[in-house]
Amino acid sequence: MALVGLACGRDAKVSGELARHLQPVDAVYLRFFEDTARSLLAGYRLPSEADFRNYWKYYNNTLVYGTEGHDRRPKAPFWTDGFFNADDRLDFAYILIHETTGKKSLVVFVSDQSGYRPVLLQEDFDEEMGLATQQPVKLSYYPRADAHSEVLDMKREGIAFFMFESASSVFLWDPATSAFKRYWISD
Ligand SMILES: [Ca+2]
Repeated sequence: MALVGLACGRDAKVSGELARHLQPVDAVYLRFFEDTARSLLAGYRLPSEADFRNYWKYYNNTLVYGTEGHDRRPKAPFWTDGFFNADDRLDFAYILIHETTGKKSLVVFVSDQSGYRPVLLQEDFDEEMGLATQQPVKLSYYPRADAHSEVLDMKREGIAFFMFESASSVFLWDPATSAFKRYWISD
């Protein structure tokens, strides 16, 4: 299988296990991690088969594997891509596993003048969350838990981060602060 050929070095076994669960569209995420992301963030690895316990386990589950990236094609649920900050280079977001604690973290690798830099958006969670690319829409969100919803007119793509069949949020780039802001969205 072609995806296995992308794996190399000490992580060949892990990537090979993971590759069995993937589809051709997922190859770009493996390649970006191997070629770029890994060297920017020590101590984290891609999910492997042993990390698939609940939602991630169901390879043919269209609920889970129906999450879409920038090109709107279904891909695995623990990564996504898009034009998240205000430039014309694709950015990549991953749920990665901490090598010593086994906890999950959401990391986005955003393009900048020197290449890419990692931004940790949420650290140390256990749940098998989903990632997808949120196309620019008029986003209905809750500014506070006890507040009425408000509408944000998105100017670019965002990172949808959600529990399957449960709470959902979107991280959007804020040009004023050059950082991501989190919006809790309503159904
Ligand atoms: Ca970018």
